[in-house]
Amino acid sequence: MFSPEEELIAVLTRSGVDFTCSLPCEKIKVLLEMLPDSFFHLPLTREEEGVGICAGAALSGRRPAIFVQSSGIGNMINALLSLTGFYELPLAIFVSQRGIYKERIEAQLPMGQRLPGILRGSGIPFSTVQSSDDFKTIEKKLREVFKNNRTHAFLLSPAIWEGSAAKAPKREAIVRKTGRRPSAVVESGLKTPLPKYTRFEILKAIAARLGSKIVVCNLGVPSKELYALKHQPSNFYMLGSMGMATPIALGISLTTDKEVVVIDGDGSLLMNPGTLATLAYAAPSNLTVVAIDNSSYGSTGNQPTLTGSCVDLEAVARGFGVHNTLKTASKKDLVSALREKTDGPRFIHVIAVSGNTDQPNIPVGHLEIKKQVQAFIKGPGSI
Ligand SMILES: Cc1ncc(C[n+]2csc(CCOP(=O)(O)OP(=O)(O)O)c2C)c(N)n1
Repeated sequence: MFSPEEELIAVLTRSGVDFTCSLPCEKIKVLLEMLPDSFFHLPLTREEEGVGICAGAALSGRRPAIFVQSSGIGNMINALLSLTGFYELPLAIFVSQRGIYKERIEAQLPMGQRLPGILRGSGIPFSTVQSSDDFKTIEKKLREVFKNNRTHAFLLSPAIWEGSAAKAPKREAIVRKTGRRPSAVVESGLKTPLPKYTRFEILKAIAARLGSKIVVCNLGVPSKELYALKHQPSNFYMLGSMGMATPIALGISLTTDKEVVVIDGDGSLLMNPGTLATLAYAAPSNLTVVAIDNSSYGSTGNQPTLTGSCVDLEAVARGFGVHNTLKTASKKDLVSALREKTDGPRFIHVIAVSGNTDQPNIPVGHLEIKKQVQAFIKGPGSI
């Protein structure tokens, strides 16, 4: 059976890797699901923290490996240079390199294609891995990484996994553990309802309510689903830059009188939660965050996020100083909240079922999306 995933895991095992962490890319989703069966594995909220966690593990003598998408390297460079490299700690970085092979997401091209130049400019050694035939070189390099305390990035082409017969091990479906909440959340008295609807069903319920508002929509499937349901020129569809939905919406809301709604996701909010503090401080009254919390990185294959086990996003928002909040799993409550006049900033935490609909790419180009949103912002009623 052709299983490059199993072959790579065998290489890592032989090299003594004993600590792994990851932030998902759709192209390596099967490999990521297999990792916890062979190694200690920690799911991350942001690639940068993974560099710190691996540095800590290396201080304890572990042999860490981190698995990320090429875009994630953009979140890691400072820590890679001023921590891992500076202290001469070992780290093997496995990068799912996008933008180089049968890429269907245009926003993956800038980081994916420039990655070798970025690594070269940063002085981070790397090898490109085109197929499982190249795994022998990985083993050789890994010996050097752990013997000489080096950082090395392995740029994994999506071509490696083509034709693989590997299957992800069966795992428990994502079930929101309502009983297991951190004490701070329990004390706050915020109750978590059980999820009833998927992101698509929630978007379908609110699409008509978004008319005449500026809508910033989270990257990946959420934007495709919103486009398929109801396109309007005032929709800013994010095509990349995970974690930036709420910051973009905050920037718009501070510079226009018009109403702004951001449709964000739990994975993306957890990547950049500090933005909720900035939002509370800046306090734009025309901003509503609709945080569709499906406890998963939906767009990359529904890998669980920490909102299904220990994080309550509404409590996070409140802790940062956003006081106008609501938690609901009901389409009706959400629609009526959106109907109310904004006394914002508001944070609506929508508890959702994990899952995606199959949607084509958005046919509007990125510069056209920008132009349409800019024209709407400048239009009647702007400041
Ligand atoms: C820096 C970075 N890391 C990883 C990715 C891959 N990625 C794209 S969408 C996504 C999941 C987003 O999850 P969430 O915000 O919860 O939205 P959902 O798809 O679940 O609605 C990930 C991990 C990326 N685009 N950028």
